[in-house]
Amino acid sequence: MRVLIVSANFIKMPYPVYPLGAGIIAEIARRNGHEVRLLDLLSAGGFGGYKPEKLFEVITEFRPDCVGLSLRNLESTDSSNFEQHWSLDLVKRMVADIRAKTNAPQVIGGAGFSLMPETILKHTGADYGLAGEGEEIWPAFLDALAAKAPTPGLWAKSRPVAHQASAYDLELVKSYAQQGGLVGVQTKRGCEYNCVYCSYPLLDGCLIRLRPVEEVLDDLRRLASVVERPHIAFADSVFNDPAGHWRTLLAAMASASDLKLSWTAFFQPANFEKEDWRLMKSTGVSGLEFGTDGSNDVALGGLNKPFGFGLVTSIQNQCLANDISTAHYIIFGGPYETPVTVEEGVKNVNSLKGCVAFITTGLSIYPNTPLAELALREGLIDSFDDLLKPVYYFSADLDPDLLDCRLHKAFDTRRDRLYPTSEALERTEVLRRMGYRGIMWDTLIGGASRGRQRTADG
Ligand code: B12
Repeated sequence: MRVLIVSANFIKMPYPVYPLGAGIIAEIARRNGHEVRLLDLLSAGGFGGYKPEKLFEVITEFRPDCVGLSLRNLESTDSSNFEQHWSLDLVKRMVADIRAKTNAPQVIGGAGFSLMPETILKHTGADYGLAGEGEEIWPAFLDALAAKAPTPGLWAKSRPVAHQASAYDLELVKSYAQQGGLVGVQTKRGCEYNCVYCSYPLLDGCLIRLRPVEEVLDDLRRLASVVERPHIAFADSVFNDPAGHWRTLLAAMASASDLKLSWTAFFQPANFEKEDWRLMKSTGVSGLEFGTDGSNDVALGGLNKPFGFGLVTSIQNQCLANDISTAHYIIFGGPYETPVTVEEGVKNVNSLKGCVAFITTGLSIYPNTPLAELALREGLIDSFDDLLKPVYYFSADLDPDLLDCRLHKAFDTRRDRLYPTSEALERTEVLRRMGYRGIMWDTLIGGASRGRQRTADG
């Protein structure tokens, strides 16, 4: 069959993200004997908005027998700007645009889709939905389609796969790198934590599944063969897993003398050992991003985080002492927050030395999370179908407008405390267009990006 894979992600913050999932899905179809075309609508449209003519051109020329839509993001997860990034009406329009040009069945998948597959399938009008990881269910679906059209609708959610595929379209990698983006490399799947709002355990399961270190190194080498000293973002839910597999990978990277790259990843502010700082620096770390989330112990407890703010402060001090740039992502307004805890949180966040803080308010509610159950109990939503458009959870003890005023007052005068985050991210978009690459936020605290030369390919 001729299979067209369409990546439908237009979010460009914090930078345009290479379509890792869509690339894998395309490669799997290819390995299963199909003729495949990968259309990344963002890069095809010159990194602007949706241009249907790009879709029409490819459909007319390629005449697909099946169209797979990869839906990564639903929204921005930032209550201050989520509406502008909400994608489901656009995807609905795309499904209709495709149907106007071809009768080929349309199947939709991806992380965003998998968060509420039934509701999204109904809203967009695609023929089939495949929730979860694609490695096993996708080729099985294509076989079924080639044999005889299966009954339209949602296929059962796939179970976590034993072996995850890897695939990069190197031309596409180059075009994303030229936009200043960091290329994602996944080293494991699964998340062992149970943060109340988080969708990761639902998407990837609770058990850690490692990719063989050699496979990850091969990916890194492949990327380094087309982009000089690539900027890598390890795309794991939490990079520093408690069992310490991340150290094994970094040690292997340190021994691979041919590998020249810089990297960042999302970290839990916990589970560090004395030698970790040296290991990270020797492998080209550009900065650590901490999913700190809570600004005080009550908020951290309400989010079910397994650490307190004392540990956050102590780890931040160690990063500073070891000259490693850091950013903390902080959310105000979650369960159990009150005006009193907000005051404590403002003090705590402002007391962290030598780091950037990205600050947002309210928690995006995803179906089947403990937060969604709480929102049902508190009468904020009547059913999970209400979540088609993003709904944000705020503690009933807080007035979101007053919280907003308080946070502006607390952080407006500090360039390293970003509230709201969108303005700063738009500024980095301009810098990226000028040819700057990498994490960029470290320029706010005098990190390595400051004064960095524009790249030759920029
Ligand atoms: C790493 C990551 C990031 C990194 C990316 C680094 C990089 N350069 O790649 C950073 C921190 C930059 C980031 C940013 C954002 N992210 Co993010 N991110 C993730 C994370 C943890 C992993 C994504 C990943 O690469 N997975 C690996 C690939 C291989 O998996 P995959 O894309 O899911 O593809 C598989 C399946 O979905 C499926 N599949 C995919 N496409 C298709 C198509 C078909 C037809 C089929 C059948 C199957 C299928 O098969 C694939 C292989 O198994 C996920 C959460 C998670 N655990 O999935 C969130 C996630 C994807 N991000 C999310 C969001 C919202 C964002 C942001 C908008 C904001 C934010 N607050 O983080 C930005 C947007 C960036 C952009 N420009 O698009 C959401 C998206 C859903 C939603 N709520 O809207 C997720 C799901 C987390 C969440 N909050 O629920 N992100």
